[in-house]
Amino acid sequence: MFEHILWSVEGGVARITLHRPAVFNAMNHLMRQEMLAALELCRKGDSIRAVYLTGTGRAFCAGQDLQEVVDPNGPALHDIIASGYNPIVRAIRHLDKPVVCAVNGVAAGAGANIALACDITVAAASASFTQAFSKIGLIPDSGGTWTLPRLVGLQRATALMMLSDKISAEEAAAMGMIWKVFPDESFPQESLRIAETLANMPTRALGMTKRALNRTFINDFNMQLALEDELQTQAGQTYDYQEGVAAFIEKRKPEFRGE
Ligand code: T3D
Repeated sequence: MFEHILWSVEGGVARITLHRPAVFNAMNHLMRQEMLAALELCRKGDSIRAVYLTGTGRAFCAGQDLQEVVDPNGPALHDIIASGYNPIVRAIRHLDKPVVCAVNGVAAGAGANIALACDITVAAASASFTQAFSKIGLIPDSGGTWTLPRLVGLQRATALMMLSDKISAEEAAAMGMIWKVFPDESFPQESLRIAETLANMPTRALGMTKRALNRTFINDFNMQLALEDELQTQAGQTYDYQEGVAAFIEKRKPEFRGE
């Protein structure tokens, strides 16, 4: 179905695996377009209730394929951003379903910032992160200048972006850049379990939670209270809300349908 990504859906979880291991899953035009197509399938698929994004081999993603940018017939920088990375991170942030990013190895450049755009980002103990852009004379993109300061604060984001130091998964977790680190051996199972758990939760409420969080550093307090009111009213009309309350009262496990 796709050439540069692996795609499957099981138990309500769509798995997107970046798959160009020989170049550390660096992204070229085709991979960017395939990733967008996969995210669109996630948006449209009613049976998909969570997304799991990871990479094949030793890397999660080394960012932009630098062979593509030296190719005289390759896309212009503006096109790479405007029709590739920007739509990808927009699709992740605007997807009304949780996206778990499982950083299995090094995440560099756009690869790092796509990982940080996801809702819950976890990493294998041997994984690492580097902004990388400053080492080749570029500025951070893929929403990194928006996301990273919000995750770790301005001072750390500035140092990470200007120096492009490679930091370990443990360091990333310690500064709040990612949620958790798992040992390499159990990483695939433990990271996937997060997506599986989310896929059995009240999907519409999770999507609305994401919508509220998308506004949290933009809205003032009263605007956020009004947004919570609006979204809670919608959440209160879902099947899963009725089921959650009924299950609590009846002292049984809820069976959420994502409706
Ligand atoms: O036009 C634009 O550029 C706009 C878009 C910008 C978005 C961006 O993402 S810009 C940032 C681009 N990415 C980078 O600058 C990172 C470049 N890669 C690295 O710094 C290092 O490779 C890593 C830190 C990711 C990993 O280092 P290491 O030592 O573990 O591995 P390695 O030996 O450097 O790389 C392994 C292979 O992957 C190697 O191929 P080879 O020699 O075994 O045949 C290497 O060339 C290839 N590779 C790694 N990154 C890229 C890549 N090939 C193409 N593009 C890459 N980005």
